[in-house]
Amino acid sequence: VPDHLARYHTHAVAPNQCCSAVSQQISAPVSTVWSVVRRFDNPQAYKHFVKSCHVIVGNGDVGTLREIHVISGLPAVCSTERLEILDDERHAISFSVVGGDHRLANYRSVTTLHAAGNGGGTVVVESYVVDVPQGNTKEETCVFVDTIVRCNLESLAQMAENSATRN
Ligand code: A8S
Repeated sequence: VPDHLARYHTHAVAPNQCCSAVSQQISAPVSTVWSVVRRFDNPQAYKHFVKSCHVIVGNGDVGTLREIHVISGLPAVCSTERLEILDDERHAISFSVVGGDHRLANYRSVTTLHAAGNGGGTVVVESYVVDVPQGNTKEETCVFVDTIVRCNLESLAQMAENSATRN
């Protein structure tokens, strides 16, 4: 296991929080996947629950704040998020939720990309920690968030594989 994989995906988890990770294999080079994932200003490129995103402050470096609005049908309206890590060498990005109208208080995720196989593929690992909302269990919270993250990574895979086929 690479050193930075363990480091980036080790979270301090308080008693009222839950933590999980999702991984996704993608048949496209790390550079292709990274060019999509690193764009903190453009999450809607592959996150289909995001209806719109605008940057409140910052130029894409650590500390940049964005506000996203989500599509209807979710128990959420908007979320204010801060870029915490953007590591172009190790292909790692992290953001935290700092506000908004939704139930995922103190959400923080880390996403890392890893070259896989000899065919030039990528493995994405995304882990997160979040407060368990009032009235929910840890398990319910993880099922909800895992589902969102899995959808995002499947859509990322589709996008990157399509563009890798075209090029
Ligand atoms: C991400 C991951 C998550 C986003 C969640 C889990 C969210 O944008 C959605 C629904 C919610 O209830 C919470 O990488 C929130 O974006 C789709 C608005 C934060």
